[in-house]
Amino acid sequence: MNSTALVTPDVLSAFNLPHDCEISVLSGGHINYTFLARHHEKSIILQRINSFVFPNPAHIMENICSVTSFLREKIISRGGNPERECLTVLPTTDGNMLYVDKENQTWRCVLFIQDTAAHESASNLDMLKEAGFAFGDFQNLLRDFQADSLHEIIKDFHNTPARYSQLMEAVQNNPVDRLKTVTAELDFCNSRKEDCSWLYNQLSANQLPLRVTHNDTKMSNVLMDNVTNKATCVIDLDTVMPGLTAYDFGDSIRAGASTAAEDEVDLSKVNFSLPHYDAYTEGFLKACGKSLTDLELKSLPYGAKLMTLEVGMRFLADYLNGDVYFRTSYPQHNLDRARNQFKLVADMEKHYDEMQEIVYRYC
Ligand code: GN1
Ligand code: MG
Repeated sequence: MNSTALVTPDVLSAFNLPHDCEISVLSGGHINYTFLARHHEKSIILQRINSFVFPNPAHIMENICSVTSFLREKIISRGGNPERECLTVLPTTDGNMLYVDKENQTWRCVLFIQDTAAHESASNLDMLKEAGFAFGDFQNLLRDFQADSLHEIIKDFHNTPARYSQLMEAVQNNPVDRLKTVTAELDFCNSRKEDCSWLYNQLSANQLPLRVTHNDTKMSNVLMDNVTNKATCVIDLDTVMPGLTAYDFGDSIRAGASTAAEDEVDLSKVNFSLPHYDAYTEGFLKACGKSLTDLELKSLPYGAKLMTLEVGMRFLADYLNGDVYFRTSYPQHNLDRARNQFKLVADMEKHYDEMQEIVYRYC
C-alpha cells in the first residue's frame, strides 16, 4: 500500500489543512510514519505515531511541549529564532496536540522548517561537527531543566542490562524458530554481558548525573540549513527523557562514525571511523563539554560502545521475536542490522584508547 493513503481527509481537516495538499512520505525512521504536506508556500509535517512502540502518545506530547517551551525561551534570550531552531507543535483545530482518527491511530503535526534537510549520513566531517554541536547544545540548553519531571516514555529505553535480558527472553521463547541462525551473534553478546552494566551501575550509584537526553541522536535527527550547511534544529523529540550524556553522545557515534549504513550487509564496508568520531566529539564538547563532570567525560567512549551493542541486541531480539518492533523490508533485515552493529562494536573496542584520548583533547 502507498502509505500516503493513510493521510485521510479527516486527518487533514483536524489540522486545518486543505484536502488538496500534496502529500509525500519522509522516510528514514523505523517506527512512526512521517509525511510532508505541502500547499502552495505552506509545508507542515504530519506524523502517525506507532502505538505499539508508544502506547501513551499524550505523555510524549507533554514532554515535547514542556521541553520545547523551555528551549524556546533560551533561544530567544540568546537572540536566536525559535521557529527555526526549535520544533514547533501545531495543535488541531480544537486545540489538542493530538488527533485520533477513525482507525484509532494517533496523529500530530509540527511546523516544517523551510530550507533545511535531514541527512541520513554525513557527507563531510564538518556536517558531523555540526551535528555534534547541535546535540551538545540541546543538552547544554536543557541543563537547568528538571530532568525527573519528564515522563519515562519507554521504560528502560537505554538500560543496557535490561536490553540484554530482553534478548535472553527472546532466546528462551524463540517464538518464530529463528534461534538456530544466530549462534555467533549470541556468543558475541554473551561475551560482553558484564560490559552491559557499566553505565547502569554508575547511574544507580549516583556517580553520573541524570540529564535531559534526546535518546535518538542520529544525524538525520538534526535539520541542516540548505544554504549555510549549519545545524539548525534537533528533531524527533519522542524519546526525550531523563538519561545520561553518554547515551546521546554514544548513539550519535554509533550512527555517525560508521563508514556504512546501519543495514549494510557487506561487513567489510562497516568500519568505525576515528576521523568521524573526532569531528563529532569536537562539536559536541565545544557545545557542552564545560558542563560535564570528569566521570561523564570518561563515560563518553563507553557510551558509544554500549549504545551500539544495545541497539544490535534490540535488532537481534526483534529478529527472534518475528520483527514486531522495527519496520523491516525483508525477512532477515533485523539480523543484518544486528550483525552490522556488532561489527562496529568490535571495531570500536580496537580503538578504545584513541577514543578516550580524543575526548580529553577537546575538553
Ligand atoms: C528507532 O525510528 P527511528 O529510526 O527514529 C529507535 C531507536 C534506534 C533506531 C535505530 C523509539 O528510531 O532507538 O536507535 O531506530 N527508536 C525507538 O535506527 O525505538
Ligand atoms: Mg526516532
